Amino acid sequence: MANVQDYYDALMEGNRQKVETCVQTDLKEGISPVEILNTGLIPGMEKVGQRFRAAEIYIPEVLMAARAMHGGFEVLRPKLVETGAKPVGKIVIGTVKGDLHDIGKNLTAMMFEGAGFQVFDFGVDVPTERFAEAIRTHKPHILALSSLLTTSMLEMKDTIHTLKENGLLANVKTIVGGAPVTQEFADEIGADAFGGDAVSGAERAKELLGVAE
Ligand code: B12
Repeated sequence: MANVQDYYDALMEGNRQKVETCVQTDLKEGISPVEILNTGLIPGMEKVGQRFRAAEIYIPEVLMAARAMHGGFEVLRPKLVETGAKPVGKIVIGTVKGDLHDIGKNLTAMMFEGAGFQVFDFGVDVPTERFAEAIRTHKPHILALSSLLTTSMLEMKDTIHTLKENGLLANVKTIVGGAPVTQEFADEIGADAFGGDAVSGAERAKELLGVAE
């Protein structure tokens, strides 16, 4: 198990190098990449989020922590991908329009890769038309949408609704996630699956394609 306090301290300092060192040290100690995510990086970032919510720290600090966290992800990415099986399908992923949060989305994309999917990441603030274009171009098996704001959740709903109306989801399953998103909301907007975190998101994606172990 990773030492969450080390991750938290490094993230709070916005010290990318330190975060990377924490990850490398844990890997050397034999802690698995998924465990490092779930017991180090993610809870560390959650603590940063709690302090932001309590107005003890402000957006610049959170941004610095987010950048430092990306450093940790970059070290983990190849390891997570390595542990995955052969390609099981294609996924288009993006954070919906009006929303610039991408930490959870990137993490989810990484777990999809780790689970053996080929991932096309369209970044943040993605309007419905771009998702439509992405589906036409890449012909994915799954469309994955992320939303971190209550306002952009409505955009998520519109995106799924519009793509369905245009027949673009006839052969594409949808999975949604992000801190405010729930199974209930996913059902309400007609998404095929919900992932409460990156790891279960990857599991749900495999289930959608019937390739879960
Ligand atoms: C970091 C952060 C930022 C950073 C984002 C940096 C970046 N590159 O992403 C910055 C500083 C830019 C930012 C800006 C803003 N933020 Co902000 N931010 C956060 C914070 C602290 C952490 C989010 C995060 O990265 N968490 C860590 C990741 C790993 O968790 P996660 O995103 O939930 O993802 C996990 C799961 O949800 C899931 N998941 C995520 N996506 C998907 C997708 C799929 C398909 C699946 C299966 C799973 C999945 O897997 C992930 C890993 O397990 C949250 C508070 C919080 N604790 O959530 C506020 C928060 C989301 N922000 C908030 C707000 C209000 C804003 C601003 C409007 C602030 C402002 N006044 O300007 C702006 C909005 C900018 C915009 N238009 O998007 C509010 C949202 C409130 C609401 N209900 O709408 C929050 C909740 C803080 C709060 N309580 O006030 N923010």
